[in-house]
Amino acid sequence: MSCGREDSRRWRRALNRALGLHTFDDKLIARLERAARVAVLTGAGISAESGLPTFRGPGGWWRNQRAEDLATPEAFERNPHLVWEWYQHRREQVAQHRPNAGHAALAELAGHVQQFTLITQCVDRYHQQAGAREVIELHGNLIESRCLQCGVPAEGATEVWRAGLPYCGCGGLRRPAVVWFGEELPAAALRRAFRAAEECTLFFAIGTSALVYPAAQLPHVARAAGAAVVEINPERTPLTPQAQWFLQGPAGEILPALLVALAGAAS
Ligand code: BV8
Ligand code: ZN
Repeated sequence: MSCGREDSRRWRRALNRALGLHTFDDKLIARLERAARVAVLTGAGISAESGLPTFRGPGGWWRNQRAEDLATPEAFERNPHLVWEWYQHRREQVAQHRPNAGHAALAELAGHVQQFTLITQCVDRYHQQAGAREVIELHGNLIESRCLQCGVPAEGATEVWRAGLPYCGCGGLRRPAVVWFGEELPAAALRRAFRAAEECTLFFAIGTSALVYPAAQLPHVARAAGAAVVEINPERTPLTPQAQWFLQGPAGEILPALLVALAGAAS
């Protein structure tokens, strides 16, 4: 690398530090600069800075409620009112908050990479709101619902609510269009996600505790296929030891800083 570029990298790092921006390993920036295929897996942490609770972190859903009582088909069978109360509450939260700088930075990053695959475990559709064009939703979304009778999926607006439950025009009860524990993930989405993990040269795991399978398998598949894994999370997770780069901190700060570093490298 010419010393001019080396100087400018050093100068930019010093500037970032002075601005309190995250600084990055030059090797990561160089790898991202030349990466033709990048895959990203996001979890609830990507929406934390939007104000949406995560599941397992401080104030997370599973801290004072049991997943078994809210996010399984058995729970819905047992008490559809309680499950819908939870999803309606989350729908209101999603409607009251907005995507954050982390979502926006990922939508922007996609424009710098030849083949960029965004895979999410999130059900809030904030990636799409932030401008991401193609999003692989592994766990469905909570905006829509699905009829248990005719199965026709449709935007929430066509739900006919009676006595605290949404019904379909066919009279069938509707359920949230999410994937619960014990349910298979959408086959096409899972296939596309695994293919992206197998083919990418750089895999980002952002805002996920890396505990829920089969999504948690993806970074390991990428690594086994020769990709470098980058983890962005304020806390260490079971994936951290496998990551070549662990960028510790909030995604809403790290991702925009990564874009700045990438732009600086290109200049
Ligand atoms: C299935 C519903 C076939 C929608 C959810 C091995 C193989 C296959 C399956 C299994 C297996 N072992 C066990 C299973 C069964 C199970 C499973 O994985 N259980 C775990 C708990 C052990 N998997 C399943 O049931 C899946 N189905 O595989 O079908 C099958 C069936 C039966 C038996 C075998 C096989 C279905 C999984 C989907 C479940 N549905 N949600 C909804 O209501 O949201 S899962 C739920 O967890 C959400 O979707 C969520 O996205 C997902 C993962 O959690 P995270 O997104 O990672 O969120 P979490 O709070 O945990 O972590 C947030 C992270 O963000 C933290 O690390 C935090 O530090 C970080 N953070 C915080 N702030 C920030 C931040 N990061 C960055 N910036 C910040 N500012
Ligand atoms: Zn129906």
